[in-house]
Amino acid sequence: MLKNFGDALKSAFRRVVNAPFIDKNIVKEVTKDVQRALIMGDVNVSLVLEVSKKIEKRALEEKPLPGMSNREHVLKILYEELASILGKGKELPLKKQTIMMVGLYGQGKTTTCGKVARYFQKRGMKVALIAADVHRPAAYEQLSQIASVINVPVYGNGKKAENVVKEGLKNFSRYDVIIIDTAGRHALEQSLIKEMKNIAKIAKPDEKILVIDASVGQQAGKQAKAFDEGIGITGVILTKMDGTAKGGGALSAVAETGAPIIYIGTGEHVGDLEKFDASKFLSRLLGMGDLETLMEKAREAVEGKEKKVEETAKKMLSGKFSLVDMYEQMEMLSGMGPLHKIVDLLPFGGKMKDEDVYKTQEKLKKYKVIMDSMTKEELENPSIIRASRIKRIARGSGTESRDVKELLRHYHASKKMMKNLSNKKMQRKLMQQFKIS
Ligand SMILES: Nc1nc2c(ncn2[C@@H]2O[C@H](COP(=O)(O)OP(=O)(O)OP(=O)(O)O)[C@@H](O)[C@H]2O)c(=O)[nH]1
Ligand SMILES: [Mg+2]
Repeated sequence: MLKNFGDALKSAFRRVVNAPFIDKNIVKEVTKDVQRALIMGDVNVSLVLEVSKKIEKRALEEKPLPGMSNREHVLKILYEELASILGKGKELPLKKQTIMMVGLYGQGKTTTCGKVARYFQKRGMKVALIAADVHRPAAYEQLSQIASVINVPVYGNGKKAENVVKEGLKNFSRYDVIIIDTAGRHALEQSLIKEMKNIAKIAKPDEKILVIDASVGQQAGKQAKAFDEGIGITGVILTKMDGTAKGGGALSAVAETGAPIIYIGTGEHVGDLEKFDASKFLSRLLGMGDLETLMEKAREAVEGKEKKVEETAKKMLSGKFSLVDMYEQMEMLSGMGPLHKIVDLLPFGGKMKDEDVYKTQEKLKKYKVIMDSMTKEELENPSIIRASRIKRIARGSGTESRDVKELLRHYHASKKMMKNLSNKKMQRKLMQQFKIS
């Protein structure tokens, strides 16, 4: 399921990249993709609506940054709005405090206690650990073992978690940072939930950190909600990010609790703790390689087309006008790609209405098939195309002779109009636009 969540988000990005041009409909479809993905990821429905509305509004109303295409602009907005769900992250302040770790079984709570202890210790603070997991055999020994590596004291080995915490806090009252390791629990186990609430009441921890394994996936949202309702989560640490899991569930956990991700665990050792970086996380979730290639592809497509605009403009000025040029011109008129930039400058300028765009695109498809059956010579100099060639081209392209004739008629009409371009004022405008000297 996690895979689906990440894939669903990815498909939203793909749709932007693969769209022939970015218009209102594409933005609407992409917004729907994002909604579907987030709902699949168990993100709270009202948040899903809020975020997707914002994506749609920004994509339709904001102007792209200079030098950025519409496509890149929409990708950027998608990226930013998803990152905003994750928030800016948070750092634990370097002050006297009590921290309580909670989470499901085997998520990495005990290991993370050691890592966070090491984090404060390295910054010159006096740290102590309390082993409040009285349920799992050898939980105390495990924490002691980790503590001995970093030379930090541990209190524990009791029978009742509440008492261990009470005594531990008394014992370590002169320490700067006290970290409480608790038992792994299932959100539905009432007795353990009660114990967790009791510990929170006794210790009044400054931080109540939910430890989640990166592979948990979309269940993370539900679990996080249960812990949040129990004691009020103040932060999340995402463990095992060194594995193959991408941590998509964290998005739901954060969205559900509103608590930021503080650190990520990247290994089994006490030093394997990193500050959380939302954009890095998102890149990984969506597949950074993918996203980078997608962005690059978008850029290349735009750059390639921009070069063509310049070439087309040059050709128009030189008075040469082939079938290929006509095809490109129709492409611009239908608003496909940045070629439409010069539409306003054309003698018959102005953009098309939606239904005309559709018709033009249908025509373009047909023309393309016909032109594929022409020789290079015919494309460059269509006036040589007479009856026998028309028959051959129609047969080769699986169309009728009248289709080929229609294409030729369209060509001659366009060519005639292009003659108007010899108009000096028009030339100057075009030259300014493309800096052709
Ligand atoms: N690769 C990797 N392994 C981790 C990480 N964090 C924890 N582990 C491993 O995950 C396993 C479980 O970790 P624990 O710290 O015992 O988890 P826990 O939440 O305390 O488990 P319970 O107390 O049984 O609920 C151990 O084998 C850890 O070494 C991490 O960031 N990366
Ligand atoms: Mg443990």
